[in-house]
Amino acid sequence: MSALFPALEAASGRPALRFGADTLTYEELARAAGALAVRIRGAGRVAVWATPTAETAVGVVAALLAGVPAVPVNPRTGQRELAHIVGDSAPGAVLAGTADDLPGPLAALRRIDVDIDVPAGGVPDGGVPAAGGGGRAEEGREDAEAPALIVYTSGTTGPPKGVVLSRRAIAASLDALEEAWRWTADDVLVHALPLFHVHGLILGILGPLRRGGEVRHLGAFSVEGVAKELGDGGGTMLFGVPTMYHRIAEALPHDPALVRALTGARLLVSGSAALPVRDHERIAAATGRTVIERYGMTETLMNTSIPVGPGPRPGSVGLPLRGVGLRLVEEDGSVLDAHDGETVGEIQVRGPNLFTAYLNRPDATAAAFADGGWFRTGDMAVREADGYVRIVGRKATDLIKSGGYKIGAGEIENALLDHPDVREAAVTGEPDPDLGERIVAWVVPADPARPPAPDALAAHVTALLAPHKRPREVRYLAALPRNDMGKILKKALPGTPDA
Ligand code: MCA
Ligand code: AMP
Repeated sequence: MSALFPALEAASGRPALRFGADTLTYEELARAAGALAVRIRGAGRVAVWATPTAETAVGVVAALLAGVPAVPVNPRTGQRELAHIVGDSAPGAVLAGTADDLPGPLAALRRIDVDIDVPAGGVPDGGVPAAGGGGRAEEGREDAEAPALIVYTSGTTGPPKGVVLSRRAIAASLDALEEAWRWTADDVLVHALPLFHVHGLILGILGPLRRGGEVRHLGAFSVEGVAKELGDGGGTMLFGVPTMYHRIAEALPHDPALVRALTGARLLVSGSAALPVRDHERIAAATGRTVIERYGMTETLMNTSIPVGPGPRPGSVGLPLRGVGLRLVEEDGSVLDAHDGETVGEIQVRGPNLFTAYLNRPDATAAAFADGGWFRTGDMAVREADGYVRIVGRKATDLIKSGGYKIGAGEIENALLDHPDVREAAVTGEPDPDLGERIVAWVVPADPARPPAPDALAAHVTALLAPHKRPREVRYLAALPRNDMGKILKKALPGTPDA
């Protein structure tokens, strides 16, 4: 039977993971994850305290080996969001590093400490399970369709939804990228992304492990770290969000080691948000290397990519990946055939890469699909004559992409309204050269003479939701613009493009 991670079964001495001083070969990973898999079998679902560490990678691989769905949790999640995620996903246990301090709702669960250093002979119960259901053609359907990961993602309003991802979806998406990027066991991936989202966890950790290659995680993003690991460290690929490439582009003119590191890399990949053409150009001018973009979503995993080979196309997200059906659709649901680089429609996709459902949300799941199994992405795009896709915007103005994180304006507004010094609140995203978009809060203070300080509001949102959802700027108003029905008119806020 083929498996999600064939290299784990071979259990060789080749390097698999490196997080700072913590390194694991495939043999060591097979032992650590195998031993843990035996301990968590039958746990129902497990939450994973997803710090950027080897413990998280081992915990997720163990859950996949055991066939237990894993729910990665951002360790900086605030109390309200954490209570929602734990209540909604109802994990039977939580996986964490020995030294991790777990907050309330997770501390109440059965805790299973992840041990990354398991001696030979330390796998009880007959060895490493096979992690079947990898999704290759010969897989048994049941295994392949079983939920593997539940990843929380924000919508325009309300709390984040749990996106149920099967082994089939994970395997299909990673194998399509293998083809588009000529991704092999010889690649050494460098990344510094968080491990509670698709980009950092599925592409960045499970991707190299499925190929039998190596991943080196920096723990936290820094330009110096990238230069070191990609350069002398021997990394061949870099995955990042546009904010990271922007910071690299800013540093390149003063950093010859960074120039050398990028020049020597086989593949520089950007995703999660649009990489501005100016940053593409600055990186190309300094290194002679072009960053390739791929377009994905938590619900769909990867949809398109610039393929390796034909050459760069800044501003484009490339062609549909193998197995992905992609169409552009008009507001009234009619399908657009235009390949003229001008006609804009919503991107709809279908294929083996798609999620199974939103957890506990049959209503939202049904609403997300058009007839024929087409998933409505909400992204607006045009298609060139040769099929290349260019994203031009997003349907919902209440979704903000900041630093590559998707953030719903509604969840931040609700959090702000819970602050005693806030009477009314509206949240918008404004263009930002570093973050892509920055979160701006428009606040009507309860007492105009004593408005709440911006820092206090940022700390309030951080405590309830997460630091990346905090407003970076607060603007005070006497009243919010509203229509006759009382609905807030965000476009009429002072200084917004249409105001
Ligand atoms: C800041 N911090 C705080 C507070 N404010 N901590 C507590 N309370 C506060 N009020 C902390 C932060 O946690 C962080 O700590 C540090 O201070 C700096 O925070 P911040 O300003 O938010 O960081 P930044 O400079 O804005 O970060 C830029 C970044 C980050 C590194 C690029 O945005 C990032 O990692 N983005 C990746 C997002 C991502 O992976 N998206 C994928 C989802 P510390 O420094 O210790 O961390 S999209 C996806 O998966 C789809 C499928 C796709 O297509 O990829
Ligand atoms: P998330 O829901 O966090 O997985 O974010 C998915 C969204 O990120 C997509 O719907 C797009 O709006 C955006 N996105 C991902 N990759 C790209 C890209 N290469 N260019 C533009 N937008 C992107």
